[in-house]
Amino acid sequence: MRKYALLSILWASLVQLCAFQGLPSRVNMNTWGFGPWVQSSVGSPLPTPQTFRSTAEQLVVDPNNFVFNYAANTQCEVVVKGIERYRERIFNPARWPRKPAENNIRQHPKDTSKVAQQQAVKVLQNLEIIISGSVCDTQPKFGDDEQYTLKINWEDLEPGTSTLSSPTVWGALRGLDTFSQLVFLSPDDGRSFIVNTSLTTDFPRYSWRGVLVDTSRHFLPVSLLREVIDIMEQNKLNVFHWHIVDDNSFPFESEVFPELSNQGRYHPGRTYSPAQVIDVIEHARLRGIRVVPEFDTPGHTQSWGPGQPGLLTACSQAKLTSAARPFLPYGPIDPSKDANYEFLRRLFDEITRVFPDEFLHLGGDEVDFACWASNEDVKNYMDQLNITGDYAALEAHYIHRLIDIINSLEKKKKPIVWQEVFDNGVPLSNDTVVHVWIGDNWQDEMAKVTRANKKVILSAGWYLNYISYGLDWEKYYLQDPEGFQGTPQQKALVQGGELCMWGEYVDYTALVSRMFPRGSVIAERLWSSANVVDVNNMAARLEEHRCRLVRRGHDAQPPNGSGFCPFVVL
Ligand code: CP6
Repeated sequence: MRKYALLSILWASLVQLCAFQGLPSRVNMNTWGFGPWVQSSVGSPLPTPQTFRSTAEQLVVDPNNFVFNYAANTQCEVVVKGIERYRERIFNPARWPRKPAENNIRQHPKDTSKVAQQQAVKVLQNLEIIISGSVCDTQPKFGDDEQYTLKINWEDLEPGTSTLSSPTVWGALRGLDTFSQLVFLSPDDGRSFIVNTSLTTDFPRYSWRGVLVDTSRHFLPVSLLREVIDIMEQNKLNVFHWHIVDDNSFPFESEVFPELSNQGRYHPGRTYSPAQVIDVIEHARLRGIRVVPEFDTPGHTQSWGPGQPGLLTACSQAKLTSAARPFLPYGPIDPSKDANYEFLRRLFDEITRVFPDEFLHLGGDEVDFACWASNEDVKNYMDQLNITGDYAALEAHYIHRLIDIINSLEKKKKPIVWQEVFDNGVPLSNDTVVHVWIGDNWQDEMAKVTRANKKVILSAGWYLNYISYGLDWEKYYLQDPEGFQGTPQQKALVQGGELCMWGEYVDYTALVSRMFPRGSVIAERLWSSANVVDVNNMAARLEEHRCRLVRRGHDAQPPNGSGFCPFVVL
């Protein structure tokens, strides 16, 4: 008997050790579960705010009586609709079965139900939302002020009240998101919503916090794009980078060149109509998310070939030397033909009218030179330009002409280009953003680009399309976009980054789970202070964040190897 008693004491201490490992000390512990899994951390937001103080004091939030006070003279649409969304996300009656099924809750043997005892005492009655700026902003822009202050039952407030103040509607959305994460369903009774007394002052480290979605390799339905945007909002991500053309298919319906998608789509119906494109942009706008389209020329445009005869370089089979693509009939856009620049002018004139953002991604990556090298017209053109044999110079020439075209259009845009464009020496204005994507030595590339005084964003190292067995989010989390050799002036040119979901091996069946919650750690790297790097703390918050997304209806995958989501009835 004694042997067993000793064993059970040992076991109990091991359990304690595991369960309590890695929790931020200010967080009230969950009381379910004893397993070796990462204990999730309720009431501790992700991304981590710039400053966050909370006390042990807890208040109950009653869904039927809680009020969002937003009594501004002009009720900004962005805020009004944001309140509706977040009320649903917080209290979500359909998906939070507030009578937990027995097998979903495992009471801790030492549960003392402290929260239940406090219930009668303190109630949080409202959240008052205050926008200090004078006008209702309607269109999110690069560099918007997203700061906010969130006080819940904090010192100078009337007891039982809370305030969210921000200079802008965009900051108010970010603050609503934090508020929604601070309210949690009591692990003790599974019935009451609880919030701790707290003070949050917050703002993003970077203005550019993006997600690249590839709708060319596989078509993604608009409903999925909307869901990705919804989840982005819940991670404070704010740039939807829409990689819309590639070799494989062209789903964008151009009104000026309808044959591009008529001939370049996979199948009738696998396209985005003008109304659907507007719908995606509008869905993002209301969430403070910019849509930045990428029309990736000259190297990723095979799908335009059938709809625009003469556009692509005809490869001469006899002279093709590339072992990789020996029989390809066509290559990149033919840069030797003036007609092709006129085509680009008309197409981009349409694109710049459809997409309101001030930035436009021009691509410019991975140009295969073998086909250009096989074509007589291209060769003659290069002779004329005095760049015989220098294909990087030819690509630079093409992009230079494209940027001149963009600058001549009525709707002005700032270009974003993949790093090769910079590497090839294209003259770029200081407004241009260089997008670093090549994994080897991205640090050197960041140093080089910023030494040339160019703005830069990082995607190398953040390819969530890569999957492998085991825990991989730590490496995404610990990569810092300023982790390169450079002066403070150079570091100041880093605008942020984007996680990428290249679409070759993913479509609507798996995209959400592949992107989240792993993408959430990158969201924190881009929002939170650079010194927020505690992986144990992240593990606990990520576990909770994942379950929060699941409870809100999104199929986010488990990040930590084991565990379960409380209050989710299967
Ligand atoms: N598609 C396009 C891709 C990639 C790029 N451009 C890519 C390839 C390899 C890696 C990451 C991205 N799939 N159009 C490069 C920007 Cl590792």
